[in-house]
Amino acid sequence: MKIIVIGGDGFCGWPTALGLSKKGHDVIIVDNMSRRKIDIELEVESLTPIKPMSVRLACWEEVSGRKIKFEHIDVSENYARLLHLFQTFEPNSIVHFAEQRAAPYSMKSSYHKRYTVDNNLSATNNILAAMVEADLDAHLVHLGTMGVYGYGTAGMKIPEGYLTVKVEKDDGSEFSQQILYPANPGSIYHMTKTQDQLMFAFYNKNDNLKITDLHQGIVWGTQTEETKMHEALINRFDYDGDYGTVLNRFLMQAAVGYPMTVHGTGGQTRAFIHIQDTVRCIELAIENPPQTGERVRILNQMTETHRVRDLAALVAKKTGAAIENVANPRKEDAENELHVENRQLIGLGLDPITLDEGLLDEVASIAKKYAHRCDLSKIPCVSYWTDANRKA
Ligand code: NAD
Ligand code: USQ
Repeated sequence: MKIIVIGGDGFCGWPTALGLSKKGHDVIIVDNMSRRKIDIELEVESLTPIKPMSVRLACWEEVSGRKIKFEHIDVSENYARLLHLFQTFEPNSIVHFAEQRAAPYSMKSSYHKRYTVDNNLSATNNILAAMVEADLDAHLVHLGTMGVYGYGTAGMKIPEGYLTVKVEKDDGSEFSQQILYPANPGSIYHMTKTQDQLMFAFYNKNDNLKITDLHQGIVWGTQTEETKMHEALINRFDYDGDYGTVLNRFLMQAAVGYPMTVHGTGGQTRAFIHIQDTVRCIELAIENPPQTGERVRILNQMTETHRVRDLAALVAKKTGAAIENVANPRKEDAENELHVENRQLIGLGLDPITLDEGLLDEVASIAKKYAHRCDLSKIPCVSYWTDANRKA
């Protein structure tokens, strides 16, 4: 298949592009390098020494014998170049990772809120509009988030995208319909993902676009089978207070002897998935496109749920690292239960990698190996959801 991976320089996009190329697909990466520029803004670097794109791609060709092309395009701004690429390459599938994905970064200031909304919503709308204008019969696979749902229900499992509602009509009879699960975002970033959903629903209804939206949980781990093939292929590892996600942060904090930063009581329960399974799920989604005319297919891309304090306790048990309960910079429930339906990807053949000692060891060993690159001053989360959080 001909596949365009938009956002293919990022944490999920790079291993996905390699995985798809290894499978024999003809892959083009599109990226505007904004994630690397944000590192410059935040004065921080990936814990792992990621190489420039040209070095990455030359190394991939050498170790795999396969070529991946790269197009430097800002898809939120350069519509003409995006359209031209769609018209000339005529992809069968387009994978869309190209959004500002850190909740804390999106809440830092009005500049960051506006940037996140402008970038994410324009990127998604431009991709959809260009698919229509290029008259592509392609399948769009988008990386959404579990955070579109909020993180709690009245004890039921969060369904895969749609909720059946029953309403009593004036004549007393019952009317039943499936609607998008009510959006309940917890940050500006998560809000952009809830708005993406409406764009997908509209373009699907109006233009018959084939779309799969993968509502993904927190990704942990670093390496995949392909990124392990050479040091120049290494994946990025974010540890800073804006981009680092909770489990990778805890593993890195343990490796550098920094007390693990549990927000509040650590009673927040979240969904998780290993980076290798991210790649696998995207392959499965690509291999199983919706039919033309089918509604947007929404799959919950997660394999397990954990409470933050339990993750900290697990890492402490393995490493002897200390735990510190810090004031929560976010506005979120201190404690929540989370039950998630994920039958669709399992049904397509996903054999989940769950939190396993060996894999935790692998991430910890990466964190130890590159601990000298860690800037301890970048570990605290200094993006506050509200003034009250800042004062606390
Ligand atoms: P990332 O920031 O590492 O990668 C995103 C990539 O997109 C970057 O390389 C960036 O330069 C590029 N990009 C951003 N805006 C662009 C634009 N306008 N034009 C072209 N390229 C652009 O993020 P990630 O962790 O790889 O996440 C990828 C996707 O998966 C995101 O949409 C995110 O919301 C989703 N997701 C990530 C996680 C996670 O834990 N990392 C969990 C759930 C969902
Ligand atoms: N947390 C801590 N200590 C830390 C960092 C985080 O206790 O040092 C807590 C947070 O307060 C939060 C939870 O851990 O309750 C998760 O935070 P996170 O930064 O790991 O994840 P989140 O902000 O939700 O965002 C990440 C990705 C985002 C993706 C989302 C999936 O950055 O792109 O959409 O996970 S989900 O969480 O399912 O919405």
